[in-house]
Amino acid sequence: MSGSALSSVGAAAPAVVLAAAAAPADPGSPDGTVDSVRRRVLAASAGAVAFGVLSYALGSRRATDIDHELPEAARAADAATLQEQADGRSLEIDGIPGLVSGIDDFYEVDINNVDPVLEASEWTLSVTGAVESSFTVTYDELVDGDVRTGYNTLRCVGEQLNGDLLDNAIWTAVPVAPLLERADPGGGCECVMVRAADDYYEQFPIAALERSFLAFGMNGESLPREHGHPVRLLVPGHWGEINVKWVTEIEVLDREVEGYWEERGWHGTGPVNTVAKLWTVNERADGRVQVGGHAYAGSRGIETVEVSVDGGDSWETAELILPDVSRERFSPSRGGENLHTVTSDSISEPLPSEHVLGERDAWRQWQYTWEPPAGDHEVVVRAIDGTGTVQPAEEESPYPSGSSGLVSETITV
Ligand SMILES: Nc1nc2c(c(=O)[nH]1)N[C@H]1C(S)=C(S)[C@@H](COP(=O)(O)O)O[C@H]1N2
Ligand SMILES: [Mo]
Repeated sequence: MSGSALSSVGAAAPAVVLAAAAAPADPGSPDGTVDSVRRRVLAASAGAVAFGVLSYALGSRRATDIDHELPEAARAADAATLQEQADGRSLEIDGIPGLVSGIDDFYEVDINNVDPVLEASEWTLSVTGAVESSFTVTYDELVDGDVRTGYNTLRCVGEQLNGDLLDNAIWTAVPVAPLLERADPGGGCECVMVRAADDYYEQFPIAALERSFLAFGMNGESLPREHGHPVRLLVPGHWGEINVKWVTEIEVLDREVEGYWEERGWHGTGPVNTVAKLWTVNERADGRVQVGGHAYAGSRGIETVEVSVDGGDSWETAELILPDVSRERFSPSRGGENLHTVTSDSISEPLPSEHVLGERDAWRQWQYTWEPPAGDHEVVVRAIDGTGTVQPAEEESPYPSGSSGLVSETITV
């Protein structure tokens, strides 16, 4: 399974954190590894309420009363096929996850120390509020729907620029759109409040919900307790906070009301910022140096990742690996170094359906290998999204709308 090098800190630390304005661990750690920051406290600027990052001690992560089998209707084999293909494509680079994060490595952010334990057999989802017809669906009814399997990446608005509250999984899910059609929403704000069993609530536009999914499987297993068992929302391309776990109610509103994090000053309901992470630096025996990481631009997709080894004066194209598996045209070559594997042509093609999971939404892996002369080298990395927009260099802290800037690291050879 991928990502093991990054998992050690979080997995061992039983820390439960909902911190207010602690000094953030700097994820751009000087030795070029991120092990030290995986699942550490995520803090924001002074005065802001920080997102809590919660880790369980190994062994207590799973509630024993949760059935890990996906329902028959979920075609668990699809997830296994995607996993196998992603594993085959992933660059195996020390210190970074593969294309699919392992369930135990997937970051976790919760408002409470203890996660709800919900039984699938007792769970229901209600669609209420300003609708023609309100109704409630059961788990069995939900999973009997139009089941999709695909990638979706989540990123927390509270994470540091080179932090690692960014992960990708294979989800088994049904689209939300048919439920909305059945409810026939009205209301004056074109917006919804989505509520959960842990008293969490987030408000955002119906337009985003129309392209969302209700997930009940993760990496071919029943959705784990810590990621929202039995059902969570996935809103592709949007900050993690509206991807509501343990979801129980979709209320169509008449007017906008602030959600949980917005009441605390955050602006995290919209699309994610573009980022290229510099998660590892590997000095090879032959004197060459490999840098690598992941890049994510939400629904805009990643077109290119560029690396500068001279502090931003000149830029080279990194090798880019896609998890997309249904696309022969991507066929990334793993033989060469630093190959540019996506063309702008392929990325701008329309999606086959608006209810596809993870065609371009998923993160990409990148790597760049070169032979530096002795001395100091400032490595800078930037992503270019599917619209051709270069990741902005202007620096912003995570609070309130997500970090911005370019990740850089000085390497001494
Ligand atoms: N019910 C509920 N849903 C929630 C949260 C929460 O605390 N409670 N945290 C949100 C935040 S801030 C993020 S970044 C994502 C993280 O999802 P994960 O823990 O599965 O990685 O879940 C979101 N959904
Ligand atoms: Mo988040």
